[in-house]
Amino acid sequence: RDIQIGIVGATGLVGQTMLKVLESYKLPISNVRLYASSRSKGEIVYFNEKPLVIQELTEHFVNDKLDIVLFAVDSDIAKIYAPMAAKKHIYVIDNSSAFRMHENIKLIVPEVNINILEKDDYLIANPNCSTIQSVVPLKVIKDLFGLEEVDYTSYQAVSGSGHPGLKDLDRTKEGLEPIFYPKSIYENVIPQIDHFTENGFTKEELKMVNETRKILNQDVFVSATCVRVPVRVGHSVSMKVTTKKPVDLEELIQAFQEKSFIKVYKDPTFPTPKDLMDSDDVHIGRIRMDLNYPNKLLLWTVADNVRKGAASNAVQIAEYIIKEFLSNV
Ligand code: 11C
Repeated sequence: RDIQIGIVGATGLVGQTMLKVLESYKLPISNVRLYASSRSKGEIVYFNEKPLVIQELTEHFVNDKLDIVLFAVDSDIAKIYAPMAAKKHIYVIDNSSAFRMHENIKLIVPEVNINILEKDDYLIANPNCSTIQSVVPLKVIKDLFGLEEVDYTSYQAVSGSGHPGLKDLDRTKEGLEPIFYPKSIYENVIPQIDHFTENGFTKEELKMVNETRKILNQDVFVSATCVRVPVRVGHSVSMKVTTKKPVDLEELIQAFQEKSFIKVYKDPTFPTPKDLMDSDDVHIGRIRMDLNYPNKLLLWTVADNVRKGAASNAVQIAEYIIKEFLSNV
């Protein structure tokens, strides 16, 4: 059966990367359709050396015989157009935060909870980038020792803000004033990602808190401090994890090593954003016990925020849908 995929927001950083990932994953698809705002209408991009013309996103996109559509646009746009497609039984994988915390919408990281996906889940949410790379090791820890509490500190790349974040790094490196961030990001770190909320946490921090709980399906205590750093690609998250049972570090490291999607770095090596090279794995190092408690451990994770944190996670969900729900139709 010929499967047709759409990308909404095809000119954004995540949309462009979705196309690149689709190409490299070699899914059995016959055609890709690209949608963006009227500004990009008519532009040509290549997929498997075939030219694709960018179409303007209008409500008529649901008549284009799409099987799956990946959304890489702001919540405001996703809220309007994603339900239109889902209503027509087109599978929608939405990278915005619009639907993530809706009770009836599943928030999926394939390595953690793809088993909950059902054939009639037509609207599926793709989590926040820093959450994705964190829940992958947390699921392994949870299965072995149980989870009680997680404390995150993130070091997030400017590509998390798409093209505007990358441009702000370039501008401020040249000595110009920032346009996107509240302060210059060049040779600086900014302890604010997204807007502040009334409780003193930023929206990004609350996404990490709430999405972690939802994906792991557990009311674990979570706190987070999210920091923007002058790195182009690759988020890093330092985690302190309190488990229910005492941790056996050797057992944990072995369990990590057995997962095809985790790359373990043993001391004195460790991953940094520059080591990623288009990898969709979660890279983990600095795995160590707390000095005082047998049920607390610390670790350092690095992942490509544009690929695994967004585009590749969405394509992996699409891959599952094709295999499980569309192959024998
Ligand atoms: C960042 N994590 O690095 C954010 C970007 O909810 O998908 C992704 C925002 C989101 O700025």
